[in-house]
Amino acid sequence: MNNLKKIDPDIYDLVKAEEKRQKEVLEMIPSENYTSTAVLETLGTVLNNKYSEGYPKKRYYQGNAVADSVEILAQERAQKLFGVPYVNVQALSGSVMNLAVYLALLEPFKGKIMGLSLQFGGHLTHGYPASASGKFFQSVQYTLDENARLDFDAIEKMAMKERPDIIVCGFTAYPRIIDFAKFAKIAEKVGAYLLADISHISGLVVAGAHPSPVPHVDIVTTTTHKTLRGPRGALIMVTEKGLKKDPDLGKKIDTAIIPGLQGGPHDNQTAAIAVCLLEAAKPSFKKYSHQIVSNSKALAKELNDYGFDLVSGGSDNHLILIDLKNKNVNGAVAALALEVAGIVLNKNGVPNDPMPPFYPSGIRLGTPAITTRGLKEKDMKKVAKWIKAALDEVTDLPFPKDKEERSAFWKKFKSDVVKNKKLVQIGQEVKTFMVKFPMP
Ligand code: DSN
Repeated sequence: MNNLKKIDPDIYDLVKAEEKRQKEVLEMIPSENYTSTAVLETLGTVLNNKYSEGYPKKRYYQGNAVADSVEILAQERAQKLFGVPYVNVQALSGSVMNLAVYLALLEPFKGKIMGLSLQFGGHLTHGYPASASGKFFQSVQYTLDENARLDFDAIEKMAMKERPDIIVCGFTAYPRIIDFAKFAKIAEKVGAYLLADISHISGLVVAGAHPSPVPHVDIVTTTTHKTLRGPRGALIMVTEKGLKKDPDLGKKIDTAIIPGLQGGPHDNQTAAIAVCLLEAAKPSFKKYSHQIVSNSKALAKELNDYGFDLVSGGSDNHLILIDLKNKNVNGAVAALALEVAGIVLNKNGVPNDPMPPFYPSGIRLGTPAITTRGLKEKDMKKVAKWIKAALDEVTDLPFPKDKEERSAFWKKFKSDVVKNKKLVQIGQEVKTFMVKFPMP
């Protein structure tokens, strides 16, 4: 980055600082990963300079022969990897990707989405009232059963009553295997489209570490930067089943992306997606994905043994959700204390959370990024021990319910926690440990 260093030393220093941070911590936000150097290189190419509104062979601007080849390659690789006949690779992010599906299939303000409630592990774009998916479309939200599992009887009942046009399955904080076939039965019964948003698990799906939704659903969406380990971006895929239902489904989605929601795609991002799809087709990626799950299961066992209350009791995939109510510590407090200790994860709501989203009762963590760094099952013992030791520093720290008291408490906690000797010491241990694992 010699040019950057010379031209803008401020940004150069910030990039280097972030590189150092990523190298020295246990990066355990389950939606994050370390993409490969090849992907990073691709993002920094001259493809960034091009405008390519439209689709291959049908562009609005000249000079798109290379962009066409890039996009076709990305589409073909995704079709092959996921086993689908149609792919759109242009959505710039996960939110746009899901919005495009709704725009393609639903009449604004009339069409109805049925998705998992955010508080129970769904995503904002699955019909959350404050998001565009809940503002511009009707939405109803299902929840989980008392064991924090998908409750198919309740889902069917809601679907029969509400008659949604689209049922969304695929979640952001659900640690268990999703039974797509059961969702398909319900969707068929009520004549709804079935959308699987597999953003979190798409890497596991292509590696066979989680069942694929493709035989069961009409549309599959995924971001490309989570377990798939690519650049930020997204794929919208239509299955054989979806095309059989509506042969124009692909065209409708293309139109929803442009002119519906976007102008030109980011060709450098499309090319980087193509690179990540090539990488994800390799045997080494299969091994990597299975290791993510083995690590997550091993970590869940250790945390269980320490008496943490894992939502649903454990993990079948890449993520773990911990309900901290029994430790008498708020999720926001825990997440900040863990960050000081070099363990980076996120505060998260838990099913039936009595607390607001900014101060939720839980934390969410996962193994995709640390598995990329090379950590194995045996290392999870160490990771769990650090998590336990760090959380011991803030256990039984009652969190004020009153808004004003809470604000004062939070302000004081933020300034105190960085001085906590034990947390700082764990942070040093984590750093000494992590720098031995190479980062792309
Ligand atoms: N922000 C992503 C996640 O962490 O799950 C979803 O958009």
